[in-house]
Amino acid sequence: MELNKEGLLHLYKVMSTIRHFEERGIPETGQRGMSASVHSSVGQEAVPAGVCAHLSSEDYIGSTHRGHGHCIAKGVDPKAMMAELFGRASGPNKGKGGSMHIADMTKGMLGTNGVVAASIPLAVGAALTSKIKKLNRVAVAFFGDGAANQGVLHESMNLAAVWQLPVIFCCENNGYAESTPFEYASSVEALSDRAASYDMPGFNVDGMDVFAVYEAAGLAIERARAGDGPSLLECKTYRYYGHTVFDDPLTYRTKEEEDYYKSRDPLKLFREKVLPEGEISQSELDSIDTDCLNLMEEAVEFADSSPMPEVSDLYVDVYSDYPISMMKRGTNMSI
Ligand SMILES: Cc1ncc(C[n+]2csc(CCOP(=O)(O)OP(=O)(O)O)c2C)c(N)n1
Ligand SMILES: [Mg+2]
Repeated sequence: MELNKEGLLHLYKVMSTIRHFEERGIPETGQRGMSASVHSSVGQEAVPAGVCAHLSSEDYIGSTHRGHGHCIAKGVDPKAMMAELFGRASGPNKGKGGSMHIADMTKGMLGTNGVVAASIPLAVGAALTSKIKKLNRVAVAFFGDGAANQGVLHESMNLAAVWQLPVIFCCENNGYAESTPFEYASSVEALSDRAASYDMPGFNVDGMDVFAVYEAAGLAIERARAGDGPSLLECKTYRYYGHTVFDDPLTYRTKEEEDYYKSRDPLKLFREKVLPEGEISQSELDSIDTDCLNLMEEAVEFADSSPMPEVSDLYVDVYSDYPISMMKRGTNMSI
């Protein structure tokens, strides 16, 4: 997507949709008894918005436990997502997935994921599929700074580099893994430096600035599409709420630190950059915010008026019958 007026409005709309979805939807989910399983990405909106602006629904993304923003930026319907959070049958995963298992294959969204770092090999596998089948699709693995210290990232980066796969490793470094500060657990100051170990480019980006994310992601994705292999993108960002919204007293960080990042809020930075240029007016951005607010009212109503999944559907879509049908067709396959 070009950053003409339409592109700029798109970036703002994606960030505003994520912000309003979570500000409205997460408390509602808590009131419906599912507080432990939802994680807010408020504060981090610039990363999915800036990255996914370069992707089509054919491309793939793998996501995390903090994945509503990735879903929205990749085009998953927020009303259906709200239904998924509330456990309703009209959700993308028919209400059986919830916040941490939202997948929508029609949008190339491989799933939010409760297993830290599990998005990474999934995206590498999708990139391998694209390369073998010559689909010219790219895959992005979103993951956190905590996930960056899981062994699977390093195995995945190595294989992706050996096979020159069209994959971007996108680390959302929000400074903490639950309550563990990044500095406490990392051997390097900049995770992007680790790219050198796998002979791939490493980008270190201000993840509060959607334009910085957009630019670096554009370079990485262009490389991947051209067949030049993987990149590591580290986006420095911040989550405004606790690890989970409801039960984190946030005793491990200071008010000054929170205020600093909030002063660099991604939607605010966007306004500060774009409004003086005069192409977009304040009222245009305000009306996007109002539309998003209204959409979330509709989403809550839609979710509440949707049915719960049928008990008889408990095992439907849980286990694949793929190997069985393959065997029926006589394929030689050991499982
Ligand atoms: C394999 C695995 N180990 C541990 C956990 C428990 N856990 C859930 S989120 C989390 C912290 C992840 O931190 P980070 O990757 O920085 O992501 P963030 O929460 O900051 O977005 C941990 C340890 C888990 N879900 N999966
Ligand atoms: Mg983190």
